[in-house]
Amino acid sequence: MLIRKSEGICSSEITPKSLYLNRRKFLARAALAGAAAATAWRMRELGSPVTRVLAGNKINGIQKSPFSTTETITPYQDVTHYNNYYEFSTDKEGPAELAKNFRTRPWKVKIEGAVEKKLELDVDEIIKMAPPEERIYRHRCVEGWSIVVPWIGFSLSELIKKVNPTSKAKFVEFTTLYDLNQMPGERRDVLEWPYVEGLRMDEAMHPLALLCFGMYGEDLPNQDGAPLRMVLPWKYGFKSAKAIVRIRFTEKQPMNTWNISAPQEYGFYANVNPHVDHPRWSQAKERRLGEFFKRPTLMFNGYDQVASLYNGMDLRKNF
Ligand SMILES: Nc1nc2c(c(=O)[nH]1)N[C@H]1C(S)=C(S)[C@@H](COP(=O)(O)O)O[C@H]1N2
Ligand SMILES: [Mo]
Repeated sequence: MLIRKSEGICSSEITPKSLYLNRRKFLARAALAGAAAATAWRMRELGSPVTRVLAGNKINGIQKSPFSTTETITPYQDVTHYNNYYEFSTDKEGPAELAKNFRTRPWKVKIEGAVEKKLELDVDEIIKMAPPEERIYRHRCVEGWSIVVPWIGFSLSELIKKVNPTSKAKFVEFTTLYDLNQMPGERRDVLEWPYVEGLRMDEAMHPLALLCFGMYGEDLPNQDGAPLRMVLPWKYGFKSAKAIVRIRFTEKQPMNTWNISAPQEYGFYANVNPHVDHPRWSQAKERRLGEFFKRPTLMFNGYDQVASLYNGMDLRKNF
């Protein structure tokens, strides 16, 4: 994401650094990493020994999902070392190292607002609410890069049904942890903290909306949003809040951090839309991490099943 408030982050951030710094090195590395990760992934599926050391704990009983794409999975190394996570760093290479010792247990999540009973749940109680599913989703950042990740979680609707929202619940708001001792980026004035995001209730109830606690067969790495995050594959990446500590049901449309920061650039809906340019760059194409050539960006990131949620809405105005 690009910051307008001082600090001098520049728009070259929209291209993976390695691409424009050293194209040859990048190509060589991408070819190697791609091949190695693809092999590792295939071997895992065949039940052979894993060739790389993974960070987290294996998640058992994972079910496959019909929502998964068959596209090539992005190398784990890229997905865990090229992150947007401003609570740790505005630099995409930063979160992997800076989030290494982030404490994700014990972890409480408050369920608040328009619900029959306000709750404080342990994240492990939430994780047990439904069987874990692997959802291989495309995910596109508003900055023009994309990834394909085998996320693990279940539909947010499973949680929503269990907490009994009242008829006043028209939206859902997600809030990230605010902890200056653990999240060095929150000491900086680059965004308003804590990070907040929101969805309309029908978007939140859509089966594609994933409450996520794992990826690549294991717990989520810290830099990817442990212990609990959202993954909304038809929306730009910033809608998918990481390290969620509060889920609040509201009658009014909640504010979202990037909209507060730059309302002319980032809206509430943030649906992936190749026809609506960002004011400072085109959204027509994207670069998949680990690949060299750009590919066209698809409406709703290719997830046409959500189109009916936006019938009758002008998606140029509601960007
Ligand atoms: N709390 C929090 N959540 C966040 C962000 C952030 O800075 N803080 N960045 C968002 C953006 S812009 C993107 S593209 C995705 C990146 O997720 P990934 O690092 O797992 O690829 O996380 C989103 N969720
Ligand atoms: Mo993003």
